Amino acid sequence: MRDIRTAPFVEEMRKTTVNMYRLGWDERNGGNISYMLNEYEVAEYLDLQKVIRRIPIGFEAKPLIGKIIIVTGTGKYFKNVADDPETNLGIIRIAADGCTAELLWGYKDGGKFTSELPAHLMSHMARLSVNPENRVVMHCHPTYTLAMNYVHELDEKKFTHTLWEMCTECIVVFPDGVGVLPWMLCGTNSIGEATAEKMKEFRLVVWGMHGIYGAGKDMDETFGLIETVEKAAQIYMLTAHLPRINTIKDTEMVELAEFFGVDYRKDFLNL
Ligand code: 2HA
Ligand code: ZN
Repeated sequence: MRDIRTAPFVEEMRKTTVNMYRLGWDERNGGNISYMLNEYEVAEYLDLQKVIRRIPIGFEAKPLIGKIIIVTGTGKYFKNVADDPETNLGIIRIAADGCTAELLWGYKDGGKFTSELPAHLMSHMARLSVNPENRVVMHCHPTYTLAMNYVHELDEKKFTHTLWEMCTECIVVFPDGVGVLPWMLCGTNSIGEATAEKMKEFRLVVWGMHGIYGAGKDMDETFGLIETVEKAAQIYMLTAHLPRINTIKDTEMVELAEFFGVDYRKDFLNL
């Protein structure tokens, strides 16, 4: 059995959490990541028969039975993941009842997965139903995106449109737009259900005045989606109070989308 601390998926979790922490997106225990792994990847490092603990997940995730997921721990700081992955991360498998997580590795101090597990697992289910390649769900509190939540209408068409206007690449990177939820109590099944409903349509969902969720086929795609929204929000926040002289026009966005061959939300433009 190989040393799990050297596994590429643990390495990816370490690098990504460090990166997000340094960008200021994950203060204190803010943010969480869940990354679905292939059984064969994990079997090189862990005895899959050996369950350390069984932890109830608080809802039924039948479509995910047997799936193995590496998830950040509740109350844990992204800042600390790289130095001590075994305490700050865990690898769980959804048990045959669909309601229990079997801990295969991690949460060494007796901890458990993020309080946002419902939003993560429900989002995985929603994304997998539209894209079987989806493996990553990421949540964080990016500064400018959050700032924008306080000064911009929380309407998904208007919010997406403003972001698309802020960087030429935006409509190409997230042509499906950004879903927006109003402020809701976090850590609950209800916010999980609302997020998952949006995730059937969008790979990005803003949690009003809280943060953002991203989903993608790998860590780079998911990180890149959030990073691009955050960049656009930064440009918006740097310019929103200044007279606007130039803008990317809707007709130019169509040009971009057509040139790069992306299927974009036409109803989010004003043509
Ligand atoms: O787990 O970000 O939404 C910390 C959070 C809650
Ligand atoms: Zn949060």
